[in-house]
Amino acid sequence: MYTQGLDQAGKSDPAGAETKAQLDAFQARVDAEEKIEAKDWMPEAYRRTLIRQISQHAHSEIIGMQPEGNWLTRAPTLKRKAILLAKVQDEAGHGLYLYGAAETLGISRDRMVADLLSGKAKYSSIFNYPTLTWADIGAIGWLVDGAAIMNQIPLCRCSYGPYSRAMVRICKEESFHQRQGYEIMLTLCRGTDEQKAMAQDALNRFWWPSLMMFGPSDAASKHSAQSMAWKIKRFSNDELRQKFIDVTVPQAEYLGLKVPDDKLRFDEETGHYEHSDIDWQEFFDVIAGNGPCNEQRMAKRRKAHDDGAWVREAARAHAAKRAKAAA
Ligand code: BYC
Repeated sequence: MYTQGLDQAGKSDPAGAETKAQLDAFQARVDAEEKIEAKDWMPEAYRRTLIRQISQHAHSEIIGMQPEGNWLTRAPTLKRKAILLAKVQDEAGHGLYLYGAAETLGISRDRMVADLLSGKAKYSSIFNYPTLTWADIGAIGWLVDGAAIMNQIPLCRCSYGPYSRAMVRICKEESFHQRQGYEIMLTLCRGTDEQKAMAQDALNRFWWPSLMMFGPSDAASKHSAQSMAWKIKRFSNDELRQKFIDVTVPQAEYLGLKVPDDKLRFDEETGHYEHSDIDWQEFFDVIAGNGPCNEQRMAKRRKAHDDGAWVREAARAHAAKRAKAAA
């Protein structure tokens, strides 16, 4: 899909070696809303920022298959199982488009995967929480995919062309994911008292981690200012978090569920919900590798990678055979 960038990655000079004229011309293109394409000149820091963000995004999609994948064999009906299977496969597809988009910046997929497996590259904090009941599958679709859409719709207008185009399809699929999650929650909330309690428990456990998906507060976000100037990000972490709260609280009310925040209050003047402070210590612990499931997620990913070694080997042998025949 993005192989146009693979024969020759975009031009850039080592960070710091760029001239002011080059940087100004680049910023003028960004300010004029021109898309930056794979072979265009770009500042080295812009390239690195994109590689960091896009590869982290791709890793999140791949690791994100695990918490939901755990429920494939336990989905309550055949229909639910087929839907969940399709959703988990979509996440794999998102990972692949995103690795493809990152490759156009001159990094190999092997390198990105190695960085994930060594723990050097991050993936979203949310996937380090366990899925304890079927209601968690509803909560993930509703809240996690809901938060993902809020964060990713603006990325469809990201200044880097290959990333922005990949996001268009991803957002369409995420929108289906969000609805299937909400529909699971609705079914549970219209069911028995026990089912409704299960839905409430899932909301209680996934609410705060979903808010943390948007990243640290603006005051603590080290990359936001530059990423917004480059129009990689269009809104700050706190702005997107607030938008998510504002649309999601009424959805919880419609379900008849209570958002687990005693300070939650709609402010008529600002038109926004006020909420309690986020436990940032928990967020930083999770991204440092100390969340409830970090070890489990990485162990499973490493095993899957090792188990797939024969496939990579066979693909390489096949490619070599074809190249030899063609020569
Ligand atoms: N988790 O300066 P900041 C999905 C890191 S997958 C872990 O604000 P930035 C789905 C951040 O990387 C959804 N780390 O950074 C899949 C940075 O560390 P480094 C994934 C986080 O980049 C399957 C440091 O904290 N979505 O939807 O300006 C099933 C400082 O942060 C997190 C994306 O990846 C976090 N939550 O803003 C269902 C979207 N937050 O790199 C659903 C694309 C921050 O300096 N990414 N960090 O070591 C983004 O939009 C931005 O990268 C972020 C962070 C808003 C996440």
